[in-house]
Amino acid sequence: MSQPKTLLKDHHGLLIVDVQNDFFPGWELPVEGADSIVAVLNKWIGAAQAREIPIYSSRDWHPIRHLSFKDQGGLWPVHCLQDSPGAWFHPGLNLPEDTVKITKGVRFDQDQNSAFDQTGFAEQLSRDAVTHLWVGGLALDVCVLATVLDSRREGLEVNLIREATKPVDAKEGEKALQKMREAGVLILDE
Ligand code: VGL
Ligand code: ZN
Repeated sequence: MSQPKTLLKDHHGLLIVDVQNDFFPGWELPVEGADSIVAVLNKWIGAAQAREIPIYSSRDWHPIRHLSFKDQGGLWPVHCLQDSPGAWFHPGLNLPEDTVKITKGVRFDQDQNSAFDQTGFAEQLSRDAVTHLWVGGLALDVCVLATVLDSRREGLEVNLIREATKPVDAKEGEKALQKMREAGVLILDE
C-alpha cells in the first residue's frame, strides 16, 4: 500500500465517493470486493487528518420511486433510499465529524452520478483552496468515473486511489480507468 502521508500536500483534498451500505455485498446493489476498500480509505482518512487536509464524502440519496430505479424504467435496483440503513455510510469507515458531506441523486428529473452535478461542490473546493483531489469509493465505473471526469473539467488535479475503488462490472471498470487516463487522471498504484 502506498503511503498517503507522504503524498498528501497543502491544497489537496480527499474525496470518498458513495461508500454506503447498499453498495456492499449482501445489500441492494452489491459491488464485489467493496469490503476491501474500507481499510485503505481509513488509512487515507488518518493521513488527511494528520495533515489537516479536508475530507469530502458524497452520498447517493434517492427519493422513493427515483427515476434511476428499474421499476421506474431506470438501470438500477432500488438503492440508497433517503434515511434508510442502506444509504448510511459504511459503519467501518472512520469519517471524522468535520467531513464535508455531498448529497446527490435527490433530483426528480435526472440522476446525478457526479458529486459535482448541481451540488455546488466546485464552489466549496474553491472556498477551501483545494486544487488537487485524491479519490476513492464506489463504484469505479459509475459515480467514481463521473465524479473524477468532472473534477478534471473543473480544472483540478486528480489522483485515483486504485486500491480504494471497485467497479459494479469488471469490464466497465477497465473502460473507466482508460477514460480517466485519457482525461489526465493519475492512477495511483498501477
Ligand atoms: C451508483 C449506481 C447507481 C454509484 C449510484 O454510486 O456508483 N451506482 N447509483
Ligand atoms: Zn444511485
